This record gives sequence, C-alpha cells and structure tokens, in this order.
Amino acid sequence: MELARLFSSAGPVAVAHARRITQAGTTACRFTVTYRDDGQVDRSTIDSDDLRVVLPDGSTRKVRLVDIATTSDSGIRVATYRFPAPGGTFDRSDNGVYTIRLRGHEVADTKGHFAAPRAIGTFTVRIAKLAQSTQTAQGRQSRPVSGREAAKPLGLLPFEKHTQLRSVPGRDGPALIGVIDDSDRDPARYDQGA
Ligand SMILES: [Ca+2]
Ligand SMILES: [Ca+2]
Repeated sequence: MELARLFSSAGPVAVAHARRITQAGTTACRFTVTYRDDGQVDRSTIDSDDLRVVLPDGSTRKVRLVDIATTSDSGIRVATYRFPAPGGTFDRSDNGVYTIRLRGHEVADTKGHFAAPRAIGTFTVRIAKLAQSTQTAQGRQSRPVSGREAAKPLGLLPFEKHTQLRSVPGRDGPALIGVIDDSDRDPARYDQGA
C-alpha cells in the first residue's frame, strides 16, 4: 500500500498487522494498526469504535482498543486492538480469513480529515485437526523390520505392507523376490501417503 504521498486534505491512512492464529484455545487476536498522516494524527479519535472484524461467515464483531504507542513522529500512531475469539476461544470451527475494516468518521488528523472506510488487513485462523495430524505422524513412522519385510532393499518401501517374498528358481538355486499384492489396495490411502 502506498503511504509515501498523501494530499494535505487527506485523512490518515491505516494498515493493520496481525499474526496467524494456529493454537487452539487462544482467547483473542491482538493486532496493531499503523495510522499515518501527512500532518498529525489526532490521537483522541483513536478508540474502541474504530474497527470491525468481518468473520469468515460474513458476520461482523467489534474490537477493543488496548494501547496507543507513543512515537516521536506525530504523523504516525500505532494502536493495538484486541479481537476476542468467537465463543471464548479459537477452535477449528473458527478457521478462515478474518478481515479488519476501518470504519468511516472514526480516525482523523488534527485538521478534522477522517480516514476513509476500507479493509486495512486480514488475519488467518488455521487450527489443525489434532486426530489427523496424529494419524499422519503414525503413518510415517518406520516399523520394526521383520523377516517378511526384508524386501525393502528392492525399493518397494511404499508398498512394503503388500510385498510378499516368494521363492523362484534361479541360475544359482532358489531366489527370493518381492511380489506386490495390491489386491486390497486402497487408492485413497496411497494418494494420501504419496
Ligand atoms: Ca492529513
Ligand atoms: Ca474513533
């Protein structure tokens, strides 16, 4: 977003900075909004009415002002807001993209020019499904090697469970070869593991 050039008649420009939420049980999303103005941002206009968060389902929620950082440049104000998790804590049902919107007539410069209403940033809630990640981890664990699984050096590792050793006649006597038995192969399982 271009912040460098602002007309003197323009109100502050806002940009939100928020981190992704990945931990189940997190109670809120704290994020900062940087307001910049060619003149001075009117600190007194920054409050808990400035923003709304649009949830993935399209509904909107309020956020609360937590702090306004003190900066030497009065043309820049960094405010911290807190968005409480829907239902008290974030869980998988809250996964999605949340949009932070600045409301009109809420944040102004000291000449009374208000920032325009607009989306100023997003944050993502992506909480993993616990059971799925556990299952994946188990699927990738190496199992103890038994005699029947000595076919691994044949390069059949992904199919080791379906590999059987068979004795066949060879020039130097009987030889063992690995034979893949995929009669009960579940394509979805292997697509997932590939
Ligand atoms: Ca201005
Ligand atoms: Ca305000």
